[in-house]
Amino acid sequence: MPTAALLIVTTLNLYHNEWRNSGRRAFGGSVDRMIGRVESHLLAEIKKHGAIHLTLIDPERESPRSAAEKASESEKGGTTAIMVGGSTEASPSHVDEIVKAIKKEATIPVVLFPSNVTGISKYADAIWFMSLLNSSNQYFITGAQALGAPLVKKYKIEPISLGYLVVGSGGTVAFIGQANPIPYDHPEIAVIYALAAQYLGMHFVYLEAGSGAKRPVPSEMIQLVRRNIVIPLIVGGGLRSTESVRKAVEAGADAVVTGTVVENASSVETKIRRLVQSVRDISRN
Ligand code: 1GP
Repeated sequence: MPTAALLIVTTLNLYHNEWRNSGRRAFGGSVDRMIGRVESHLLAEIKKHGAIHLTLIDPERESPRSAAEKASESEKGGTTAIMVGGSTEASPSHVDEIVKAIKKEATIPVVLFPSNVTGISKYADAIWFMSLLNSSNQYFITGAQALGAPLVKKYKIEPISLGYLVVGSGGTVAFIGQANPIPYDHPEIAVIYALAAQYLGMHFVYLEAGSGAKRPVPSEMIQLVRRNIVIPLIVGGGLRSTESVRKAVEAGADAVVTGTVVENASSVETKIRRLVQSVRDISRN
């Protein structure tokens, strides 16, 4: 690695360790004041366990009843929160029904993961207020966010700022979001976008390989991003086995997201429990 890059990696790693050890942002109180209940919960769980597992439910593929069952089983399996969203959103009323049904069966937070304004539901606890930073279309960087912001305010949904980066082939999310996906073998591009997210004041960065991706985000990319940012790092897309989850956490993911694996599991609770166990085993080491 070039000397300058090594210096940046080493210096920022110190900040990251400070954040991990203290459970607070290196930025101090001014940012803390902007952190809501759900975000505080996620950060506390990361601090407690080292890393967390999040379950993604795609409204497009579920009925309210099946979504509620999967959320409930995922909670019993130890997942930290339920994310609701997908690249091709169902109707807003269907998203509402899904979130309402989940809230009846599960006590953990429901965090919206919208690809558009139609993914906002007033019944959710929080929303990843996300910007697809490597989109070529301004709509997915700031346009949809501006249209959605008044609804988030009106419904009093907790916004959690997130820099969203599509990696590899990117799948449906890359196509719909008109992304320039970051090549798997160019982790340095992920680093500069993740740093930009941090410097823009975003609270989390998400490296997304796309739902059902054949190849998840590579460990080298997770490692390099983790070493260069102080904000928490989420990784998702194509994580199906305990081994792939273990690798992502070992590389430095603070949170891993799985979706497809829950859609196909015969016992959601068992599958999630194994994944969560895998996350925690690594985190303790
Ligand atoms: C997609 O990262 C999530 O947004 C989850 O992907 O469906 O492949 O688990 P999977």
